[in-house]
Amino acid sequence: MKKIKLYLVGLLFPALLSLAHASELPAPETYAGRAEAEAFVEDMAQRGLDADWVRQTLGQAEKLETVRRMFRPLAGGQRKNWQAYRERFVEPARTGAGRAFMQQHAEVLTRASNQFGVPVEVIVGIIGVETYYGRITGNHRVVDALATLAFDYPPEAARDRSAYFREQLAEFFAWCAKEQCQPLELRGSYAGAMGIPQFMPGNIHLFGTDFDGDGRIDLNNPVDAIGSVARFLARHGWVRELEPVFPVSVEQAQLGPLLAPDILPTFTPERLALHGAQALAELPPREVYALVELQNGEAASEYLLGSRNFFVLTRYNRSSYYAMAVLHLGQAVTASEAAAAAASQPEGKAATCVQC
Ligand SMILES: [Ca+2]
Repeated sequence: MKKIKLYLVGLLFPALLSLAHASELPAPETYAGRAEAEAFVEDMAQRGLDADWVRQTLGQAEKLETVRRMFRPLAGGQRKNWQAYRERFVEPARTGAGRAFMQQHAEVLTRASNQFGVPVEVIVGIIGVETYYGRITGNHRVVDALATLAFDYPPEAARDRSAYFREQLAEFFAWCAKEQCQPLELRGSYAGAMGIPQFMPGNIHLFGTDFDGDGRIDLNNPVDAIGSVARFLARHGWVRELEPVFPVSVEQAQLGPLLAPDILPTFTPERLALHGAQALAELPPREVYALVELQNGEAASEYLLGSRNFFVLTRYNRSSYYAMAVLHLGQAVTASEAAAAAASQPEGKAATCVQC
């Protein structure tokens, strides 16, 4: 009996061992010793950074398949769905968080709006869509995300953006050297975007703003985040007092030429009318517009006219759906704040004010 047991153990032992191995995660693949990483280190040294520091840091950066997956193309043929996209962002919990954010930072939002000419609701919409008012700022190590996209960008993606991410990685190291921060400790999105406004490293020195005047740009500080978002939009050409979108009626048969330039504002109202698109509101003169299509899955698409300011919003994230979600969330937050303020007015106050 004992012999049989030993025999069984002998048979089972290799199987148990292999099971144990199967349950272990593979060792992370790092960029230590990779030729592309070494070339990058030399490049950074030429820009005046400490080569040993960059090499040692990059040697601990890990290649992340989860990040690569996000940049692979989706299965083709599926229509987008604006209503479903909208519901992800414009919902009571996020709107409520936006109201609290707006109340807490009312003075700063007004100051940023006055200084940069960007409406409060647009700033509030962006911060809400980007990070749920600072609640979700990303949990990837920035150096892992950027190194993965710089050196292992998925080849099946429609467009190779590895050069862009290599530059962002360089900007990240330069910024860390200047700010004396620990690059391995910083976390952000799967694309390497950081802080409440989710700035890519290259945008920090271009558009980051020390809006509370404490001598440093801190993107985890709501005051600096608010100023930085407004400055980003202003520097990308935001036009004071210009509505981002206008309603339009279209003739389906003539849409092709109008949709061809995508979100680039191209058409005067006269050119739009030639192709059967009529604005349903008065358009500011001497402006050009894009016809924007929002697909709704199998249901009919919606159309609107996007002004230069709509295009500016898409510089933050190159998607009409993103820009529309920003506008709708911002409007929902400001509308709920206005409704709450009106409800809290003592009865009869409105009549008194009219008499004033
Ligand atoms: Ca600051």
